[in-house]
Amino acid sequence: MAGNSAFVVVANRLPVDKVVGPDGEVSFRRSPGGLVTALEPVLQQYNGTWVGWPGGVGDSELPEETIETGGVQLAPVSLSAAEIERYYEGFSNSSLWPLYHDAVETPIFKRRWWESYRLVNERFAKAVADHAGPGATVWVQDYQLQLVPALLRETRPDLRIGFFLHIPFPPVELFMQLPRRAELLKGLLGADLVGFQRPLGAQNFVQLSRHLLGTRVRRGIVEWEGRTVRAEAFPISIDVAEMERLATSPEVQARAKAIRAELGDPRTIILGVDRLDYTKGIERRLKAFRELLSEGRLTAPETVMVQVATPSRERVEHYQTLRVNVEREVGRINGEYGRVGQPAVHYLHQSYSRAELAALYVAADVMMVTPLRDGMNLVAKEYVGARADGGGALVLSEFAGAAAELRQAFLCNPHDLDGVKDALMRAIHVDPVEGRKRMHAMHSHLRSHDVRAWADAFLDALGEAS
Ligand code: GDG
Repeated sequence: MAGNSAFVVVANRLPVDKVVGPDGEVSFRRSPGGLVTALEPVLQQYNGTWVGWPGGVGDSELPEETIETGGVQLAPVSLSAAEIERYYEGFSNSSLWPLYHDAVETPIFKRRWWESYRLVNERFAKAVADHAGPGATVWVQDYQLQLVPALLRETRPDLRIGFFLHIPFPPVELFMQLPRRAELLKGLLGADLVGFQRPLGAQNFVQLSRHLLGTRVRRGIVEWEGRTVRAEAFPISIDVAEMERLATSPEVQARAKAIRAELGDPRTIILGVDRLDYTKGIERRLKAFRELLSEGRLTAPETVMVQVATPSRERVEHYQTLRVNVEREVGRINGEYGRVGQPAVHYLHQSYSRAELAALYVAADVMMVTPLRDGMNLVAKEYVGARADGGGALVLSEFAGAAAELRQAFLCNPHDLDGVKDALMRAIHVDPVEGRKRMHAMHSHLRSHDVRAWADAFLDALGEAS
């Protein structure tokens, strides 16, 4: 059955938050986010539908049908408790996520997780097929849905199918560890265009196709089952104008001042904002700070660190272990270097509003973004976006996709602790004129490379593909 949308986005999550009313009734509210902002105009123009899981368990917490908001239809897909455990926490976040991030944690493989992944991907593909009109364009998002392109092509060869991977695509020798590697790769090859954050991801994908399936490759284009599949890099970005507006608003400016005062008016505020994830290098960042304090190169309370570690994937074992380790390190630093009422590290395992994050960005003298591996890292871009004033300094891992664009950051290798410490010290002591030059250069790059430009580039390329 074909639907009537000319453009369909499918992602693991629907851009909605669940709202429980005073009588316990469940409703849904659109949640903001970069991807939504970027895709909204296209969705509206083409009577678009967004297919995804709204969160929650089973059908009982699902809206009954498609939700229509602002010219965009939201089509919910339900997940059972077992599927959340196997498809989402299991295969997606305990097998694929660590494997695709250089196996910085050991990937776990369980056969029943794969079965669930396949079944859930089939359900998403069917929901897309039900909503997509004849000849529609479909844009599949991320590693949770890698089988969807081929599943869709089987039933709906009329569709134009794009896929974008938000996380890194691993080198051949790592991908080869995956028990169901050929099926997964064939899933992706159902697309007309496969997009990556970095050119290296596209190269890894093309090499893998040749190695695993013996496909012919011509000028970076894979030939597969009588079709061609284009692989290319499209570095994602943020809504720069929105971040700039938020950061310069009087409320956020006032809140930034208040934060500084609440922290005891330190000379230097160092900030980290991450999902609490082992790829983000939070432990090493804390260790670098502790060593600098112990060597006397930094002192507390003149320097304070604020680490926001947003709760994430809390039922997955790797994340539980990480939380214990991070909190032990925070305790150790505060035990050794804090004073009554003046901790050296302010550790916040909580979620904040966009405005509060923007205020933290404005308040921070140095932002530390030190992932061991990261597809892009939007926090780095948000910090630069919030600092149109040219203030602040960014310490950035070479292993974040963003490092390819934000060249004026203080780049470091997060595996080299001494290098991280030196980069942090250089950022703290940068000459103000040079510091401003660096921030302005990065800001002006982002202005012309925002999330709209990203979506346009991908959709233009998809329009030309095949
Ligand atoms: C994946 C890839 C790629 C964080 N805490 C709060 C909050 N956030 C927001 C940040 C930022 C987003 O979450 C995190 O984005 P990142 O890019 O840093 O990281 P991942 O979540 O791992 O994202 C990554 C991205 O996909 C996009 O392609 O860049 O490489 O891993 O926007 O601001 N937002 C709010 N409260 C918080 O407490 N409101």
